[in-house]
Amino acid sequence: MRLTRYFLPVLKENPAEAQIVSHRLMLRAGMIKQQAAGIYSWLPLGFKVLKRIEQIVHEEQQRAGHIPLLMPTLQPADLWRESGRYDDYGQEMLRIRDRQDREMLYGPTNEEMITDIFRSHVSSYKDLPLTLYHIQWKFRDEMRPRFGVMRGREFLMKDGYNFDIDKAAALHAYNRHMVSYLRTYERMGLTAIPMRADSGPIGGDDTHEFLVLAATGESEVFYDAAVTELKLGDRAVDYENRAEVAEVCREFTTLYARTDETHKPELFDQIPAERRRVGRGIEVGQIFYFGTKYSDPMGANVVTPDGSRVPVHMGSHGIGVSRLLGAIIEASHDERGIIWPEGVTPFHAGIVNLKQGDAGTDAACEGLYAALKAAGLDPLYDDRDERAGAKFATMDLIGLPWRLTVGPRGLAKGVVELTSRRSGESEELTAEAAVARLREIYADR
Ligand code: 5CA
Repeated sequence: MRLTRYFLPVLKENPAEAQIVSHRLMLRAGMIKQQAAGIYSWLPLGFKVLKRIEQIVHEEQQRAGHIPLLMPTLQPADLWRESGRYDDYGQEMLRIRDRQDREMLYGPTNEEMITDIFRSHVSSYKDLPLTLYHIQWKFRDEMRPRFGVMRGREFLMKDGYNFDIDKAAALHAYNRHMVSYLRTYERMGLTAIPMRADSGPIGGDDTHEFLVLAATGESEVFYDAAVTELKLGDRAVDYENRAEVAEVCREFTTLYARTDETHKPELFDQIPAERRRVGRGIEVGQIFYFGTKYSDPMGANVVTPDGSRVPVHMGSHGIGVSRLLGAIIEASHDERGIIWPEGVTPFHAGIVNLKQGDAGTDAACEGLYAALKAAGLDPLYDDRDERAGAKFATMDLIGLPWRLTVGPRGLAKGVVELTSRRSGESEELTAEAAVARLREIYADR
């Protein structure tokens, strides 16, 4: 993409309404525009990152054997009367009437609807296990929408639902989700710690939240510092193998890590003092096992091998897809702007032309731009007629992890400069070597 042809409405001034850095930087980098409290348009740069995050979520869910579908945002109220949640959900639910005066709602989550799909089409244990998920907009009329996409009213969520024959099988699904989430967050450059949590309006016995440590997080967290060292890395996990998946979960949930809702001071005090930490975290996902809470009242049963009918054991599992943009920026920025991890960056590299209009420099930039595209990379070429300082400031603000700087002085020596946004370190390379280096960096992303 050429910057002169793109739509990147960056702001020079700090927007007064933004209280935290991710909100400020998303507005300044022209990623989002507020349309009403907690409701945003996703401008091209923000939309691109959102799509990259969605893509990672899809890949990791499908790697775990979970199947994508798409349910609507609007739901009939009657479905929610079956589970008893229509009245329970309170003011967070946006209730709507259509022209026939039928009661509808904008879905805050989809347990009822997915249970309805299941009961309409599945009646035998032979069709289990089954996990269906979608990535869809949700609406919760939050009392205090704030911090930009972090606590929106309309927000994008991945929500997945497992259907299993018994509790043991459903707990395997729960564990599968935990492992797939760990991998998902790591691919986004995040350390998200599973913490024992409270089930709230979703209900159920077993639940973990995934928290990214950040001073601006809304939850207070208590943990053993050793938990932040755990990494899944690129180890292969066989999602079908119950014991293996359970072992990974054990590894990640044995050290003390809890939010204020479930914190137990007497357990916390058993951690060696030098490893005891109190901090704040951003909740980027939550998984629940709730047994037959929905399948029972809604009649989602299957016939078992001995011919009896039993309600299926279920769980639901959510990732805050739009919130993740805010969480990633909170975890990865400096005073000049965003620093995107390679896994989610909107463009792989920026090209800065130091002398726009100079025939040799323009031609070198065009060549580099074409070579990067031919290598399967997605560059952003700053071809504006601007000072070098302004171009650098824009690149730093929007946070592309790699910058290629092209000017007459380097070209006289046959080199361009490749700079890491994270370390600030630069090296001089031929254009070909720079393309090869970027190709290598992005080989597995
Ligand atoms: N049905 C279950 C799991 S599918 C559910 O709704 N879980 S949840 O309430 O925990 O939401 C899942 C994730 O969505 C949260 O962990 C959080 O990351 C994100 N989320 C929840 N509310 C908001 C909000 N108001 N703005 C942005 N993201 C949100």
